[in-house]
Amino acid sequence: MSFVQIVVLAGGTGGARFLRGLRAAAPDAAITAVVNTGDDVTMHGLRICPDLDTVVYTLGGGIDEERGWGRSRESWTVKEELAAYGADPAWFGLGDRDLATHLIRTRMLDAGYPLSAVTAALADRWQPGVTVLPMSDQRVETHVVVADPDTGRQQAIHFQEWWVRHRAALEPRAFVQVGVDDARPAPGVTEAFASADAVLLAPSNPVVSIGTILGVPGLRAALLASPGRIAGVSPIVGGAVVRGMADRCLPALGIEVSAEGVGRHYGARAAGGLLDAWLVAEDDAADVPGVDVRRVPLLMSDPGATADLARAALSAAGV
Ligand code: FO1
Repeated sequence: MSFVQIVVLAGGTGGARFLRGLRAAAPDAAITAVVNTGDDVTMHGLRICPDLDTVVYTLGGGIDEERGWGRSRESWTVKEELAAYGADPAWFGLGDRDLATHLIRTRMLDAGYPLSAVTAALADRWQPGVTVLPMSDQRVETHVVVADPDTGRQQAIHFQEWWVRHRAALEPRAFVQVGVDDARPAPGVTEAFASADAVLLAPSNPVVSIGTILGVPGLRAALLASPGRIAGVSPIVGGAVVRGMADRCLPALGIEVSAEGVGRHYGARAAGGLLDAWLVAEDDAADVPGVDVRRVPLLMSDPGATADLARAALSAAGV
């Protein structure tokens, strides 16, 4: 395929790995990643964008493969020094190499550059081979409504506190995207959808990643106006997540933790939903009315398997 234009909605680790496989499967394609920024957080005065960094590090060869986030060959000297000062929060790990990214991002944001320009500047070093766009240049932060473990009172905590400090152990009552009402799709996002030959939903968290992206006002409409077919990849295999905390998020929205449940949640494009096609694992059934459901190997166990998955997604999207 030559100069096929593909747009991918992606979150963190799973989305980044899928993008790496897609780049391998479609080396001549123009790939644009629209990445979730709802996980973004300010820590120790620095702006941290976990999903953007995971995508850029993964595609640029700088990711720590085992953790799935942060830099390879990392050291934690600054983190230790911060802890020695008793500087909160100690529960969020900032690696020394990773800090350079946050220092540059924070300096550029403070100088007035929009997040999309900052992301492009950071990506220039890494040469990811795809265009990496934040879903929005405006700040959108996912907060999780939980019952306070001591008082039982409901409170909202930042997603990172819920996920990293509490390991998603606190029952999520709701997910709130703070600031989303004032957000708009980042420059290039609606244009990418308008010229897309295919749009893919990466196997990312349907609630806090794909859901957050789609919640940006105007973005879902631009996606649905795309001339390309929309194909999604289930992040749930055999009723369980492969990685991450989607199984902790889905019940809060009343979504069954299954490929079928997520597929129905996304819905058939012909019926006002998102999907033309839905990829599920070979042993999973998924009756999603109005959607072309295909059973394929879903595990991104190695680069070859991931490229095969990406090819299956492109095929399902008709490119
Ligand atoms: N995840 C953790 O489980 N523990 C951490 O200390 C941690 C630090 C961290 C720092 C920078 C960054 O970009 C990501 C980091 N993550 C950490 C992962 C992060 O919580 C997730 O990548 C996403 O927000 C969810 O996909």
